[in-house]
Amino acid sequence: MPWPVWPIAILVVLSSAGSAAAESGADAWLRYPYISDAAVRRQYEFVPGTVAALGDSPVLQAARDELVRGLSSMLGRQLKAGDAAAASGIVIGVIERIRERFPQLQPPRTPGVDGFWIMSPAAGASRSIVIAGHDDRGVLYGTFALLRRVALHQPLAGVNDVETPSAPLRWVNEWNNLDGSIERGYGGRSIFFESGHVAADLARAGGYARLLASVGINACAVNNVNADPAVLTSAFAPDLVRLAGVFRPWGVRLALAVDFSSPQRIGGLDTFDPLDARVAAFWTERADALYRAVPDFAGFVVKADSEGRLGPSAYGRTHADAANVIARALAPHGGVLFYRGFVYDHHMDWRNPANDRARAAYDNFHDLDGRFADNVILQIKHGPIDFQVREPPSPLFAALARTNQAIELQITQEYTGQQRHICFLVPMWKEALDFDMRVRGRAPVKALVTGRTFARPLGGFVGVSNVGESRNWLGHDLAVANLYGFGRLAWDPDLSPARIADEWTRLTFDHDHRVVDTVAGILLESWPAYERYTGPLGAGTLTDILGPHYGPGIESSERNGWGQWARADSAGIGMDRTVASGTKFIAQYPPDVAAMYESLGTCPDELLLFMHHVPYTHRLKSGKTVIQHIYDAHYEGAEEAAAFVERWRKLADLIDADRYRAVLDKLEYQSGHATVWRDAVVSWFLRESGIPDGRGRAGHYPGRIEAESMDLEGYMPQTVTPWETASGGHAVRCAGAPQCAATTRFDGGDGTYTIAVLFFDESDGRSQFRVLVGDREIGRWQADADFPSPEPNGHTATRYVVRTVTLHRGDAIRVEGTPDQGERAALDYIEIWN
Ligand code: GCW
Repeated sequence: MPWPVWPIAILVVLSSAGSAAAESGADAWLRYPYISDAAVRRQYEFVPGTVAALGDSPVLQAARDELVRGLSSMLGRQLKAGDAAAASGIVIGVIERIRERFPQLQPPRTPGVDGFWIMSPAAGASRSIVIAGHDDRGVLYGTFALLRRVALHQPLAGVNDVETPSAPLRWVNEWNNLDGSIERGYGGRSIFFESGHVAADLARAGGYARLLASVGINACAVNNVNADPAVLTSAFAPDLVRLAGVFRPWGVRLALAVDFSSPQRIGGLDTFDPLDARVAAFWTERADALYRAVPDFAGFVVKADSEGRLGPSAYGRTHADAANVIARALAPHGGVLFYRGFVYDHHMDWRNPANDRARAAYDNFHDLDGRFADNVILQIKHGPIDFQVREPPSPLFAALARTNQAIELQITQEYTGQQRHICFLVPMWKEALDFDMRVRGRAPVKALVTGRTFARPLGGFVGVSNVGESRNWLGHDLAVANLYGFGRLAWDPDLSPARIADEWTRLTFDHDHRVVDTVAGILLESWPAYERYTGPLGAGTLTDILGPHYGPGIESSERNGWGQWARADSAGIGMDRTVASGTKFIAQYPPDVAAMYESLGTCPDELLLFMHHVPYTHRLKSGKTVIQHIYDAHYEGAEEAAAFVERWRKLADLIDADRYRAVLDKLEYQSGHATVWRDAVVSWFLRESGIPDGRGRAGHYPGRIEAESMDLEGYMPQTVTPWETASGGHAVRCAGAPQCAATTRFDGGDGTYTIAVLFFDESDGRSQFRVLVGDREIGRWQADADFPSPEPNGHTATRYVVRTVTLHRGDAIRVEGTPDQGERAALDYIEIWN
């Protein structure tokens, strides 16, 4: 068969597809690679060569262009925008227009709001493929669904599918500050704002809206919930118009987080009392002005009386008063108000055993059920504390029969490794969504938040996403699976984590079964692994609560007002939240659920320490004691993280070089940091409990040589705070010299070894390191990563690994450090193994 003659444009597309080519990750799961397998491609031969839109709205045009772009690229033939009246073609439009054009066609069901119907003839028949939306947005979602089908190599012929999303509100929140920084953002700076304004170049903001649309997200609140009142000033309106303009073709409505004290701060009033008529007038005037500028504006998000934000308590008013005054201003325009349930006292007295932050959401809101306006949605974090690695679902979900509610999930990995660790959160979210609250019969959280259990007009999902300028949006190529997974679950919370991981892997990387098995496998195992090496049995993440929420800091959660107490002491650990003897938090659940948590016999192991305080010798259902579980889990978790590296390495020839390398570097780092976590947690509990590890590992580190015990030239020992974040509590730092060295003599047998150097990569300089065996340099690197601390500690502890090093007994192993500015090339230890 002769070469088909393809236009140049197609050849360019084709040559950039395939695993060998460079990939930046910017296209995320929308890469549309050419389907090189002819057998797979053949099943799409019947797909017509034209795409016609019945209508010319920006959303329909975006849908048409996306179909042309995606199908041309995947099928290797150029499709064109076409004429709707032609005998065959792909025809897209809202369902009424489709009915007029094809009176003989009938959808099996009528799609609901944002839903669609895809009808594709059996292969061979030369008829049209139809994408009919309930509305324009539905057409766009149907478009992406069809493209996903093809990208997943699934059959298209004979498809006759109707889909309607689970809930009308599927939002993301971006905690972006107007200066371009992002609170809890780990993927670079803002793509929306710079220097107090909306960014001049909004190309990536538009690209992001396209990604959101492809998984059905229909609104984006672009600024931090710790909101700058400037967003509501009239000077800001032209900026918002531009931003809404790049979102609009993708059906993503612009939303804003607003500061509750705005009437006072920017409105010229001396009050922000929600019951003051002038305050109501302020909100009305601002909402009217906003809708004049942005007619499809989606609504507001409000964080009030929380973490220092002003709220209705300043005037003795309720959260319902606060929400309603703003909601009433939005209502005439069809806007909605998300009022956050994340309200708690962060100056709580830790000495009072009855105090409990977990109670806060329910205590603050359940009495207000039924008192919120119809366009108010209570936005409730999935757990009662704050995005910890393991929490039970918030009891507030079951306590609101007459209030709209939405579940808030955190895509940005604030407490789960900050996109330096892979931690695929879909399985965690799924557990929350599937959890049966047993109120009015069966009531999984997903039915409560979508308004199915207690019929409510609104409801849905909010994901705190915090994408940034990094090439792959989130800073870690694999973390992008969380963004994809959030959207897919919001669309259909019945999807399984395995299916989502499989889809995402195929779309993002490749269909090769080795790739799919490995990547999806790592994703699905990553949350349990992260939990094992960071946090025991529901006690929370043992991270530095008072700092960046990243590395270990076991005691930081105790004895302060933040209320994330694990109450760990020499005798035992856990928060007693029982009704019988504790904070009575458990009573906030419906009776069946409360009974299950209340009893030690039925409380699941993984939440034991969330619900109960027990001695370290308490036996779990697994038969292990709590302390032995803590030791074992941390060793297992670190081993799993190490295995991720080896599994990924096998994909070297199957994944494009850039993404392969970037992910490998991240996984290597994660494995090292998992070891740091393991050692910190294990050492702390060993010292505190005084109970040895039954398997003899805790406190014994074969092959490890502490830097402070090496021959030091210039390096000086230094205590590290908190002590558990450095091996032996000490590091060495190069204080007064331009270069320092630490040397040891190898005393093992001749052979091939791996050498790991544990150093501290602080934020206050870029030290250089070299490691030598005798005169032979075996590694050289710069400590230039971006970690959240200027000190040697658990946030900055980093491991450099050199594999396959030939060593002879008596060899000198030498690490040289050249400090830079405040970063003094600190070292913790070296470790040698084979
Ligand atoms: O998890 C905490 C974060 C804060 C955040 C807050 C919230 C935006 O540490 O950075 O503030 O939650 O959700 O409001």
